[in-house]
Amino acid sequence: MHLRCGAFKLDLSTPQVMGILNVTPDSFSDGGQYTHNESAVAHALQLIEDGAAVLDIGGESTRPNATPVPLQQELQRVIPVIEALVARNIAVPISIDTYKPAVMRAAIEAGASIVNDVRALQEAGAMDVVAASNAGVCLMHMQGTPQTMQDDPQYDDVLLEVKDFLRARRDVCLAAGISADRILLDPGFGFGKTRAHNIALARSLSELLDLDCPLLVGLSRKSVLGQVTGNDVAARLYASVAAAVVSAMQGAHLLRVHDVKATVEALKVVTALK
Ligand code: 9MG
Repeated sequence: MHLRCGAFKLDLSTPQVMGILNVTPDSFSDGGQYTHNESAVAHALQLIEDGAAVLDIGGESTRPNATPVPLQQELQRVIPVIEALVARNIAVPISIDTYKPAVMRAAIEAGASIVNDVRALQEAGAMDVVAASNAGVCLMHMQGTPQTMQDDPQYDDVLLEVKDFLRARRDVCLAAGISADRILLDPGFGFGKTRAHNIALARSLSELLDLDCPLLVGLSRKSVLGQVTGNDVAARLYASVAAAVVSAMQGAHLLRVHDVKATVEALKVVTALK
């Protein structure tokens, strides 16, 4: 299993880590910490040192009820960081966390190799931007939007509905000329899901392997882990590592996490014992 993305062929035969770099003032866990270029770049280099196989850079928070960010502001937040990292010749692909086609295009031009889209390329023009590039793409499931998603999420069968959605979006990508080895699929933990929905999905994650694309899982520090442990966001390290391990045991290929060093070490154990 691998992901083709830009100039990279990412080996996913063992579970790998995507390190999170939020250049936002309001992300739920690390908002406000990396809003200056130098601190963002320094943190990115630390994530690579800690073993991240991919860096995911975002300039607009996707937490519930986040304030939408105007296009120019999002560009000003993320593009200089991508350019600075590309200038340093980093050895890992950069992923841009955005749903806006103009940000995708500018980020790819600046050197990003993956588009991480929580709206699964449903914004007008987004599919065309990715299809015209050689970037990889992560298609994530979300019910509603970050402004509405936690109001009252409802499913008859959460696994079936998430799986049908991901299959349909994968097929639209394939029809647009984006090959299967450029596509990651993601059930979107916490995006329009209750605690029960998240747990049901986590338990049957391996069912999504039928879709024949690598799976990305993002559970790091999320509220479901707070609900299970009673811990607030600053104290969810152990729960996050446990969630990454369980996901990897179920076949997840890429774990999107804040705590790269601890997760990488835990995943080495998964790889050795699996
Ligand atoms: C941006 N973002 C926040 N949470 C995420 C998740 O679970 N998956 C992906 N792909 N992106 C996420």
